[in-house]
Amino acid sequence: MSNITRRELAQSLVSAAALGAAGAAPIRAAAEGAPKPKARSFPDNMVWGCATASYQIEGAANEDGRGPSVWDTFSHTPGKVFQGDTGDVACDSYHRYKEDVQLLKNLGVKGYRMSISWSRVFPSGKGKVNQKGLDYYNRVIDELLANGIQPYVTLFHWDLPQALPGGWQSRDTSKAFGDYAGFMAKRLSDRVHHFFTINEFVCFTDLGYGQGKFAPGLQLPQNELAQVRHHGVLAHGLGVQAIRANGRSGTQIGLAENSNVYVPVVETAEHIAAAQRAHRELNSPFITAVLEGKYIDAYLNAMGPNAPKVENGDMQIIGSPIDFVGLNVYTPQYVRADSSTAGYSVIKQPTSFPRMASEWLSIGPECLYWAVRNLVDLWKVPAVYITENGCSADDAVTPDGRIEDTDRIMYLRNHLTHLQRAASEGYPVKGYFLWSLLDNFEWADGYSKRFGLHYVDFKTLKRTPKLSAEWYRELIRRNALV
Ligand code: GBH
Repeated sequence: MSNITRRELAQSLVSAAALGAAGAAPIRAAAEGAPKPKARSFPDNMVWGCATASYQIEGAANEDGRGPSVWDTFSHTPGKVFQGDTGDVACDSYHRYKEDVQLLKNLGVKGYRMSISWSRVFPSGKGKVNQKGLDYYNRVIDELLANGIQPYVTLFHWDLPQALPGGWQSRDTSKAFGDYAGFMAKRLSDRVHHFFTINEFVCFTDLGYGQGKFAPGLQLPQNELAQVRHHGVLAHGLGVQAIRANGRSGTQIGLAENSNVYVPVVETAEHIAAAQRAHRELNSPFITAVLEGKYIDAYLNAMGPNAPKVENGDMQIIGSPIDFVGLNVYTPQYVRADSSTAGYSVIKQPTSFPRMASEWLSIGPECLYWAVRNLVDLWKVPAVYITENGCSADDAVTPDGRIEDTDRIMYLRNHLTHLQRAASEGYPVKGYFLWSLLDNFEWADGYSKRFGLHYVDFKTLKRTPKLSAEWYRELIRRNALV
């Protein structure tokens, strides 16, 4: 016994148990009844990828003529970001993008979702182009293509040019976004075939202008916040039209939205219907407005006198047809049918509900299935990309330099099981972009929360693949659950 390892001991106990009882037959029967490997696979053309965003990874905040964004200002304001962290250096991808493309290549991904720093290209948000900023994105895109990876480009991931007067409180910002989107489509659509206008409306509107947790850190009254939201969706619509007008024909246009995901508490017809209704009504300022081209009564009634002021033609612009919807999915909300006027209620989360390293990141893997199903059942969306899914974890480096993030693998495997369910039921799941390629600047949490498949040592900027990178690579290689 003295030389036996604990693992060997455990294994010998397991086989002894299997041999000892008359349990051998049931074990074999279960294996025979198990689904064939094919049943756990993803659609043939599934685009596997990773996602990042400009301010979170690029650094080089003052280089080659980049203008400041609201996140530069916010992160440099004492007390706004954990320990005063800023995106000044971040992962330094501005200089290390070739290395990052090799990380992508080693994973075997077909796609990379990246965003453009608007103020790198237009330092003042509009007017004069900064050619050096544009050159950077040309280099990244060319490097990706040379390595067989398709760029999927987000035009706005919260880093609004600081120079735009009034920020999203001004309708002019929506117009400036449209102009910028059209310009980028003209310059990039020879090589970029998929554009996302905007990432996650609620974060730069409600969190930035309502709660003040994100840039620019304001706490406006409800009516002004509603106007900010309106300018956000209006910018999206103007962006869609501008990309259509300026991009090559065939350019695919969508957005990356983090609708709240309403999961039926039990999978019965009445709870499913209640969750779907909640999904439409409680996402009404954003995805519902975009896909229906109107603010539904549930939103207008809830806002009353604080409802947004809408000009003639705005809703048609907001509802401009798009080619796909991108969903960023992290957490569930559970809904049950009830006898209230609304017909549903959202269940309060128990305090013991499990979560990952970020406070908000509750683990409910079936949210990936319901995010897709609610969206497609409600609005017949023809193509869905999961534009973000992933988690923070308390990654530790072992003495021999490894990061064995079995908790992240648990999170990912379980979520992808539910995405596989959606695809196998015929929902049009086209791709999945894991958040994130690298540990990076996690907004108000600074560098304290790690979401990467690659560990970044923020002192040396060295990247190390975590165990989850190995796992994702194998999943991609098989195009099936592992
Ligand atoms: C995404 O947001 C972002 O697109 C991405 O940039 C980000 O790095 C990633 O997820 C991981 O967070 O402080 O309690 O008010 C995900 C949705 C919405 C989750 C805002 C965090 C703030 C919670 N995020 N939320 S709180």
